Amino acid sequence: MDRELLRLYFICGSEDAEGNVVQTVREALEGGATMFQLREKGQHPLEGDALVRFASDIKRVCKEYDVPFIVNDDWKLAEMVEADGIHLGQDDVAVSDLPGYFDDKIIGLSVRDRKELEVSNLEKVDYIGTGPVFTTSSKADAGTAIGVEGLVEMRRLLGDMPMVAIGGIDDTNYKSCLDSGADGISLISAIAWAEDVGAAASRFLEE
Ligand code: TZP
Ligand code: MG
Repeated sequence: MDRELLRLYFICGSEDAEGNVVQTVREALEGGATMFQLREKGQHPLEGDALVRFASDIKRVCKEYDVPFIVNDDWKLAEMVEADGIHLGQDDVAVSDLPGYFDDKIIGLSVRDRKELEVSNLEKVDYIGTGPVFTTSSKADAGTAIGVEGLVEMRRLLGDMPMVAIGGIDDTNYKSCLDSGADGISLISAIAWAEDVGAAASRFLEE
């Protein structure tokens, strides 16, 4: 994959922003987000038709901005709405068990450290998501922060593989992630909760 797509990877689900979340995504893309992931988690996640409708609406916006639309975990949903890819965690379906639809799609895998890397099959994986780099309140089971040291270590272990940093990234620390070997940053709250979503997104593109 083109590693430039990882530069500003916005992640959001229906409970991660207030008001019209499709509009939030649009503003983030207008602000320059380079990739998007639908991560539908929380207390009352959308299901069934409502989830398909929500995903389709966001996918349409992504298409308008020519930004890849990735779905977290739910490969059936991803296939149904013809997503551009899937992002899997260590406890999700194995990459090797994904249906043929994903053969030419973007496949991302979360790998936090050497131990997880040792048990991961990266054969069909296009990029690695590593973190949480910093403490986050957006994922209850994110585990302890690996810090920028963890990021540097992962870059060393991954060689040239595209890698995006995640977890607790904001405008005070994102540069340290880019300086530690990450091709880009992925964020929920620092963009989704911003007063001005588009302006917040574009600030992360400043080097
Ligand atoms: N995986 C590791 S940390 C995290 C995920 C999905 C949450 C990132 O959210 P935030 O608000 O940018 O810390
Ligand atoms: Mg997952």
